[in-house]
Amino acid sequence: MSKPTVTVLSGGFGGARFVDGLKRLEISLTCIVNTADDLTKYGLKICPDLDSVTYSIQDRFDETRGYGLINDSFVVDRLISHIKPQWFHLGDKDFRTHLLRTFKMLRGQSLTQATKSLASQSRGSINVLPMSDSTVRTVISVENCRLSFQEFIVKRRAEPEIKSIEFEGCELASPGPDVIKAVKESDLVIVGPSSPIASIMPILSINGIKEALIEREKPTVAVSPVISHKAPFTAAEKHRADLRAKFMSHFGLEHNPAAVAELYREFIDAFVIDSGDRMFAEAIGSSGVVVIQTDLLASSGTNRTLAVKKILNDSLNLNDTAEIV
Ligand code: FO1
Repeated sequence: MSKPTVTVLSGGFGGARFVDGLKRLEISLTCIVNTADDLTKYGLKICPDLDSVTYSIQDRFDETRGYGLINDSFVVDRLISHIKPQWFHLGDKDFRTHLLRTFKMLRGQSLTQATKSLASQSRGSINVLPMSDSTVRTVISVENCRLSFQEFIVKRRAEPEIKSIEFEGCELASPGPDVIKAVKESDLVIVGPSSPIASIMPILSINGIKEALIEREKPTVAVSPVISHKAPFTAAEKHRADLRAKFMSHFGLEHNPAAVAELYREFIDAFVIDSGDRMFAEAIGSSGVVVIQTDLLASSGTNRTLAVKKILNDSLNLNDTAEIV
């Protein structure tokens, strides 16, 4: 029997951790990744979310810091910071990725091609696709100025009040090659546990992606990035949760699993919550969405894979298709 094809929509931190659970399963996996928080620094193209997902597939993602590579050093960053203080810090091995990507693109490769070759040492049958090869940028307007995503969350520590959030360039952007095909044809599409506004909305803003999700006949499920019954364990998780809540609140959404499910309702068949958040199951289920419960807090390799495997089996069984072995 052929492996089920699974496509995940992903941002950086939450998506990368989810992909870590998926990567050991007998599936053919495609990750469609947000690029609206990309930036250029020292003339280098930096794609935080693409890198987080790729590093995670390669077992090199620094989950404690929440970005970059495990065991990286910051020698070059410190040297540069002596000349001029920096607010965005790049690890030495991480620098190599940005250099390689920039060189490949200067030689004419698209972001999709450069990403594919950077991910080429990854496990077989995992494709990492940027949402688009066009430039789309999250722009956050605050009092008196417009900030890029990184300027808002890193330089200004997400402190200013948000006046508006735009995904600049999305009207003219086309989905990357193979993106629509993956969304249309996969046995299962999973909207990963990434920030709904900062990571998933930019992907949905690209022409044709949301429409392709709505038209799917095979199952589409979303995984809650919000766990309401327990406070975040680590500083990185707390920081992400605060940011997510701030972005959701700008759109009038409460920071809970039911609000996320409601945001995705028009294209999902099922919504995954942590078992401890079962008090939200009735509200989510009342809108016709199937509720799947699993251990979304699972943090070790084996437990995480088991939790993700339950999501896949329950989701694929919505249409009585193959079971993951
Ligand atoms: N986040 C920070 O809070 N401070 C940094 O100096 C920083 C550097 C950095 C370098 C490479 C990279 O891929 C990500 C980096 N991030 C940093 C994380 C990034 O700002 C966001 O976490 C993502 O854009 C959101 O997914």
